[in-house]
Amino acid sequence: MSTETKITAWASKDGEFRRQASSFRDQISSAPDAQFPPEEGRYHLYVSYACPWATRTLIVRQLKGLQDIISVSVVHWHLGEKGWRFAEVDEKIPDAGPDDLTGAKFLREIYFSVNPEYTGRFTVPVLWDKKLKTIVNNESSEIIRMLYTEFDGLVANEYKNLNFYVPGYAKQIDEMNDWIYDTINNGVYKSGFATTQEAYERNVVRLFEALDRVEDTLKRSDGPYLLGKTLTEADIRLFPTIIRFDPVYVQHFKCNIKMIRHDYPVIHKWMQHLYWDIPAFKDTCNFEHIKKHYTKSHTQINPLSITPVGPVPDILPKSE
Ligand SMILES: N[C@@H](CCC(=O)N[C@@H](CS)C(=O)NCC(=O)O)C(=O)O
Repeated sequence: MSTETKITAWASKDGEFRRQASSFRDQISSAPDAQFPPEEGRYHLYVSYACPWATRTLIVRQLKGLQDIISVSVVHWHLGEKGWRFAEVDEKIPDAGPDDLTGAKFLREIYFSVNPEYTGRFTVPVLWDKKLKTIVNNESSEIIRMLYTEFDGLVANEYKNLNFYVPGYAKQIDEMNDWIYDTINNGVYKSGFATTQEAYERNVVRLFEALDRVEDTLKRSDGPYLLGKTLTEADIRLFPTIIRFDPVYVQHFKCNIKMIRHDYPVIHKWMQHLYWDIPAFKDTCNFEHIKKHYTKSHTQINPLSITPVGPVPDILPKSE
């Protein structure tokens, strides 16, 4: 039997899913002599609309008015044995297409072009430097922080000084990121990719305890955001998981103790406000890519790749 780990074997031998640390950790910086200075048209984001981590970077790119400064390629929603791939034009996949920058068929080619010995996972998002033809960074939590500040010399005035790692709230944001990452953002994956009953139950129970804590935090906040009247990184990092919750995680990852729309009225209202009232959240949310990706890529969970129709609609209008 081959000792090579299959790309789709998500859980470790003990049944627990552990996310790998990202490998490329350079910074775009407006400091003098920086290796990666901010420049219009120089950087590119490789993303999947399905991926909650990549979606953070798309939300921030739009919130910061960086659409004409940083370009984007969207991969096909299907993640296969060779990882993410780019859609061919004649496949007619809405909102995805070929990689016009490099002509790569698979995202792995981009990783290997930078490091032929690369042994990590071929994840999105990837922040690509067109000039030096290299990966600057593939860790979403770091990419979004660069976007808050480093392009302020290039963005329109209304977007300058919009820093979602809000000075004065840094400690609270870090604290919240910490438990929300572990129990919710990654918690849904730890529930869904678990291969033992024990690992699943341990993680799904922690996930719902954490959602109860978010509900309580929002109830106590003077709102409409997690930390009060100001939209912060904590909201941006939580949203992509919550918007996927009812349509995908409830059934596909067996996160079905409760649903957002029926059981968490305050989180539900927070999510609806972000989605319906702030275009950066709605414009970067693509339910077709989201639903098809999870249900048709993870064949160990859903061997026939049938995508459930419900819940209908994917998100309720604000009146409900
Ligand atoms: N730490 C990374 C995680 C990114 C990540 O895990 N992306 C997933 C998609 S949701 C991916 O590309 N997975 C492909 C693979 O593991 O083969 C980040 O936040 O940027």
